[in-house]
Amino acid sequence: MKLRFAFLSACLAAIFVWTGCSKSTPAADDATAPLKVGFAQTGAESAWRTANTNSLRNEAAKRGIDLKFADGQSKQENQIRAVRSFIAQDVDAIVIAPIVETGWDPVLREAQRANIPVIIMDRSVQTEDESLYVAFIGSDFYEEGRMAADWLAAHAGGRTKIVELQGEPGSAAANERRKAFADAIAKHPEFKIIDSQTGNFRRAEGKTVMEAMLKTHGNDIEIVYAHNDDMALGAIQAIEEAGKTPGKDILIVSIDAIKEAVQAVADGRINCTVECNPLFGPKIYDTIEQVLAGQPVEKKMYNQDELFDATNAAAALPSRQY
Ligand code: GYE
Repeated sequence: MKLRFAFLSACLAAIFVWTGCSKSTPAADDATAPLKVGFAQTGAESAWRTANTNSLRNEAAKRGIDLKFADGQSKQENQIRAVRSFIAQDVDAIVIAPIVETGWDPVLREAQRANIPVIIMDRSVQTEDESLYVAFIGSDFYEEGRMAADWLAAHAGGRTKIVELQGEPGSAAANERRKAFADAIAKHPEFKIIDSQTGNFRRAEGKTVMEAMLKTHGNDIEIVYAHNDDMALGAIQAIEEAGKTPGKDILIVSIDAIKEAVQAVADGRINCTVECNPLFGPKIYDTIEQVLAGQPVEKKMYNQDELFDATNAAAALPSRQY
C-alpha cells in the first residue's frame, strides 16, 4: 500500500488547496505493506494531550497503519530528532504537533527533500515557506480565546480583576489564546489583567502558580483565565486550599472541555470551558490517504468548537468523548 509521494515544486503552486501529485514506485514498494506514519507528539502534558495521542493510536490500529510514535517530552529538539529518524526510516507521511511555533523550517525542508509529506497537527508553525507542509489540522486558538473573553464580558457580574495562567511559552495555543483574550478584554476597559504567568499547560504547575498569585494578590483576584483545563483544575485546588470557593468567590474561565472540566462546570466549580476537540485521528489519516493518492486537500482545516457553561454542561456530559 506504499504509495510514493513527490514534492515536485511544480505541484505546489496552489495556495489554499494543495493539488498534490504522487507517484508510485512499484519496484521499491510492497503493495501489501501497511502505511507507515511517523507521529512527533509534544509530550504528555495534559488530559487533552492524552486524548489526542489515543485518538491517533486507536485510529491507526483500526486502519492497520504502522504508527511510529515519538513522545517529544515537551522539547522541540526531541521532536526534530524524531522527524529526522522518521525520514531515515522512509515513512510514507509525518505528523507533527509542534510544541513551539518557530524553528521548523530546516527539518521540514529535509522531509520535503526526501519527498515525505508533513501534516501539521493541533498547533500551527510559523514558516517562510508554506509549501513545506501539506496541511494543517487543528482548532482556531484565537477564536477560543475570543469566545472565553466574550463569555466573561457577558457574565462577570461586576468582577473585573483577572489573573491569567498561560500555556507553554512559544506554543501557538498559548500565543493565540493570550492575544485573542487581550484583544477582546481591551474592548471592555473595566477589565484588568493583574497578573499573567505560565503554568505550562500542566495541572501541578497551575496549582503552584495559583498559590503564588493568591499570596501576592490576596482578595484582589476575582477571575482566573486559564489557557487549559488542567491548569484550571490545579488552580481550583489552590483556591479551595486557600479557603475560597472556586466558581463563586473567583470565576474560572478555561479552554479544552475535557470531561473532568465539563463535570466541574456542571458542579459550579468552573464557570465556563471552551471546547478544543483533540479527537482528530480519523481526519489526519483521511488527509494522509488523500495526499498519498494525489488528491487535493485543504491547506488549513479547523475543528468546530463549542462552549460549555452552567446552561449546557450537565446535558453534554454523557456524550463527552474525552
Ligand atoms: O489546550 C492543552 C495541551 O495545543 C490545543 O495543548 C493544544 C493544547 C491544549 O496541552 O491542554
